Amino acid sequence: MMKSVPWWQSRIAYQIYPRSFCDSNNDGIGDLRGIISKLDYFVELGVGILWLSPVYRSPNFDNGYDISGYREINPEYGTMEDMKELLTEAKKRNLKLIMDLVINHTSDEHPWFVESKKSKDNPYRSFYYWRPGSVDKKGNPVPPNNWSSFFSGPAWEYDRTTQEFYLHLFSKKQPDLNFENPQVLAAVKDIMTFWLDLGIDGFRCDVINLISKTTLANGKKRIALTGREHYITQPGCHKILAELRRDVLSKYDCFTVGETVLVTTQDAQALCPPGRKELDMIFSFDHMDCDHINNKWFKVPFKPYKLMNILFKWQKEVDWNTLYFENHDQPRSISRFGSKKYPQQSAKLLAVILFTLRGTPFIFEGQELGMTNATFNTLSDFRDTESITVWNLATKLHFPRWLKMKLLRATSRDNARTPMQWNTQDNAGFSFDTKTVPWIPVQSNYKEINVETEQNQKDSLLNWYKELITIRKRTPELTGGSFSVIYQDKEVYAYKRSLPGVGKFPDRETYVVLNFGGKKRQIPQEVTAILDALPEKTVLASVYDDTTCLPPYGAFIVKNTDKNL
Ligand code: ISL
Ligand code: CA
Repeated sequence: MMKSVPWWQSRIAYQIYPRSFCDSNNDGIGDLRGIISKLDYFVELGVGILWLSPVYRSPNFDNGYDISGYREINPEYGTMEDMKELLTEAKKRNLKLIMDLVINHTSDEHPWFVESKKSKDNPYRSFYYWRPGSVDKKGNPVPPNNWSSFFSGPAWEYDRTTQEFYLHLFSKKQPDLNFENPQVLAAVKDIMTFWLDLGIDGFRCDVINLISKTTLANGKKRIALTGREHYITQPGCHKILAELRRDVLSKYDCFTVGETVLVTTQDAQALCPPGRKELDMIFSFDHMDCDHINNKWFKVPFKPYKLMNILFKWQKEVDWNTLYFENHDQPRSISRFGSKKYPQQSAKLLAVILFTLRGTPFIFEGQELGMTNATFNTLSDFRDTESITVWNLATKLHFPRWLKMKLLRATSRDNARTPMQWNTQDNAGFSFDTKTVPWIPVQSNYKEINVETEQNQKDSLLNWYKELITIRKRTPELTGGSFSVIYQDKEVYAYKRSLPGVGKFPDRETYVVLNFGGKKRQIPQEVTAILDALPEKTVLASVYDDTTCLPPYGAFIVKNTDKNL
């Protein structure tokens, strides 16, 4: 019959940001037991893969993306016993679980780095990139090259003990591991094996296309990420990934999704070749770059066609990709791509796109509720190291306070990190004790936007997500089918997903029609011609009851049900 697709293609994934998901012991910090207590929520929603952002031991300078113990659980989140219980309970419910694998860098508090800092001949010295640099006229140390870090400022930090610099593409508390050293790769293989043996189902690999640095020469001077041509998707990266696949991943029924920065569709195809030689799919950022110029802090007004053009390009040029509108680093999609006038409808339209394109859809916690960007008013509400660094930089450049606040409110990663909104109680049910103060403020709109309220509202966004997930799972062409565009202008889009028939089974076809704009539109002639020609069809879902026209942010899914497909 139908060619079956692997489970990591047919299931829908859900990203949990553990610190902000559910606090079981009222210390204001989300934890593993909190996640365990909510597992039935995922079953009800219909997702099949959970991605846990890092829960390893960490000083939490970058909320766990700075690991100081790869085989340990951060005590704030619980114990290894809790982790095992989470895996057991997830398995009981047929939920797969993947973990974040952060191997481009460790924390500066990781024992490897602590050792490596001690002396030039320490056995761990070459686990990291240490270089002498030079001295300027005043006798100050000058970094070995001109590379800049992702969080702004130079990518090198001087260390007095040995009077050398170390490389950090992110903060100075995140030194880059040196994959030229075979011991580093061997240690990473052991870590991966440890977790796969414990029963996890794969990894989301943090900034995985940065792990190989071809040379440490100066880079071309740029506004951001000077040096990037020497470390983004280098040949060495393919080599390492192929080796990890061969020696570790291929031995398990698991999958990997790589977070890859600045990749083209060609890079994507090369990183995820058929036959699973490297990664299974990637998170690309092209579509996340559609509303800014140069870098994410320079926002420009959102134009739906820019987003759709990029999504369509990736649909056409990459065989299998992730589908996502949010994660823990991005502003909320309803605030960013949605309409102020039609928030519900536009969020529903975004969900239609998410669940009807080819690829594996990823939901970020709270997205299914329509959680919005944070409405913080003071710098002291922000927690993210990147936001604080940018604020301080803007202060040095004499930006007025209102402008700094505007930048942070539009772009800060904290927008995605406010506590999950479970109910109408104080703290939105994130911490059960209403006297607890969560680590980051709860959004003021939690009384309307929360799980409990939306469960009881027939036309809520949460119920829309459930409905679309059910439809996607029942409609194989929405998962494995090919994609073709039928119509597009600046607001109205129509596309077809189809699977060829096999034997006596006819072709399967499902159509999606949507209006990504605030004005009512007629369904274009090209589209009606096709839909009218179908002898029998069924509307699987529609934002509005009426499917004869396209009201603001109207969107519907139609299946060709001729011959009882
Ligand atoms: O938000 C960004 C910085 O402006 C992104 O460029 C982000 O840093 C990049 O996508 C890499 O993200 C990942 O690695 C970082 C970590 O801080 C992010 O949370 C993680 O998703 C370093 O580990
Ligand atoms: Ca807690």
